[in-house]
Amino acid sequence: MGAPHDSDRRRLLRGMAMGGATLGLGLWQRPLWALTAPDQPTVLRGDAFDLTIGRTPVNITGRTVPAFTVNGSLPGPILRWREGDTVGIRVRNTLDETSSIHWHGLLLPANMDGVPGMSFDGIAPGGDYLYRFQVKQSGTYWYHSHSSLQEQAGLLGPIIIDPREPDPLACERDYVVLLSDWTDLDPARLFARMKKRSDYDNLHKRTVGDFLRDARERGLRATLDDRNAWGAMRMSPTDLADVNSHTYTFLANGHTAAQNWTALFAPGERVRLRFINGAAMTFFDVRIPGLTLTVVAADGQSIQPVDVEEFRIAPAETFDVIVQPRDDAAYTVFAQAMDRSGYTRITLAPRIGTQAAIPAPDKRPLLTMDDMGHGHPAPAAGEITCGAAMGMTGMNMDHGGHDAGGMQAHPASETRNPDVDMQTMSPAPRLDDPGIGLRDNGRRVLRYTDLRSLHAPDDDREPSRIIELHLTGNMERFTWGFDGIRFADAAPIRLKYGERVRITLVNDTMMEHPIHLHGMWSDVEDEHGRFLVRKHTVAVPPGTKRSVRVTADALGRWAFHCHMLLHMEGGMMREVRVEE
Ligand SMILES: [Cu+2]
Repeated sequence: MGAPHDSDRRRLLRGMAMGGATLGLGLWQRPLWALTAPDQPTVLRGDAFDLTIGRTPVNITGRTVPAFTVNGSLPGPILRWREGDTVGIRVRNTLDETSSIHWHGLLLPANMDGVPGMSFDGIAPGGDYLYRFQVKQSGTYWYHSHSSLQEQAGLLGPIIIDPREPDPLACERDYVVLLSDWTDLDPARLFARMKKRSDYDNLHKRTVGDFLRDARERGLRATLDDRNAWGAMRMSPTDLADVNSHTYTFLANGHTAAQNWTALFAPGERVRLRFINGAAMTFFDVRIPGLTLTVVAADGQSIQPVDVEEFRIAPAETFDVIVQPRDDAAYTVFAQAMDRSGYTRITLAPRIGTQAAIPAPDKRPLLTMDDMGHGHPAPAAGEITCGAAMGMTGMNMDHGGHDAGGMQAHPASETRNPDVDMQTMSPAPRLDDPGIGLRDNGRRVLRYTDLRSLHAPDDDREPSRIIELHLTGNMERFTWGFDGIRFADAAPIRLKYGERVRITLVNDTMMEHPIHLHGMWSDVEDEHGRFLVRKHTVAVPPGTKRSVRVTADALGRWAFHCHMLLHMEGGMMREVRVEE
């Protein structure tokens, strides 16, 4: 606590609040939660909203730099809606560039989805757009810009939708915990740096990129011999994140760990924490030492409650968690980055000013051969490796997704493609794997197999066809795509209105990718094709192959992309077009 910029920030936040009131935005401001602790977020509720996108100076690291904000705050205000209501949101853009707001995870008409180039033209500088749609669901969601890299610069905020009927998950206390990653860098400069030096944050370490370059230049065999065998190879743990705490400051509700955003409770009360990962590039592992976390919802959808001690949350996912602290003591909500390079925290406290110990970050995990599904570097031109032989047999031309002899087939577009630096050979769903760095850590960690929807899927038809998509990339060039094809060069995926399809995602990279389909639910299924849970964002770790079922019940053009912002910008995105 007590960083010199702390008081500046408080002044700034107060200034924002007053600015909002003088702008008349106070009309919709009605704090839902009593101001029991300082720096509680603004809550706007009702069915008509005025949001203004603008530039606001912030001081998070000790330097004052501009952020992109909503109504002058970072993150933006909490929007609290009611299931069944028709909401109207007037969004004004005061930036000197086109902007947009996308309502992440919401089912709505395509022209209300907020993706420039698909849903609409975007909101021009000085212009505005009236979003208007009926709210067809309840739970915890979020909103963010879908224009260039504005989300990284702060343009995001929470959405809470109260159910029409009394909420069975209602608790004495209810808090949003919005996690994010902040950089003082202009996000466009960060992206340019990744293109130029993708290992910038991994200086002085042997990286996966180095290995792949060696394999390409000297051949796989020589490189493997040199390193004593693939399985024994120790790659840099920081490869788990493209960008780490060298660049990022991790935030919770816009506060640094030192600023220690605090949520109050009285001992014995039930506290609902609505975790939203609004980070551009960071997976967080979250726990509260001393408390059992009862996970009650995933991506806004109620699940059968499951007790854990820790969970991993991918960018764009949300988890609702209920805790019941019984002691008159403070608890640390600890969120460490997956690569262990840094963390943020908030405190649950019976009184302002109390805090608990902050755990030491866990040991840095190492990628293993298994983590990559026995991956191989992709074949370079003229080189025949095991990977090339498998990739070139043509048996996979229909994307049918049949494994040949236990080996994963690959689309022909991946072969001799400089945008593909590796292919997985034996991927598996591994839905019961807590994930790299979380195995055997002595804690009960949430796994995807623990996520069981409270309700059966709306559509229980068997999928009539399979669309297999490979997540691909070249880490060194920092290019990303599906099947080796970047968004700019890809044709839309066409779905017929009303059809039920299975989308199978095969991760041919060494990074984990949270894949998000707009406008329609992704019903995650287990390895036997049984329905597990309805999600809007599905994490696909390296070396895995995971399937979702989708009902094409929303006409129009929808974005389908990795929610690692720089991967999306690097090409890992498609248009899904649902047509009559
Ligand atoms: Cu999205």
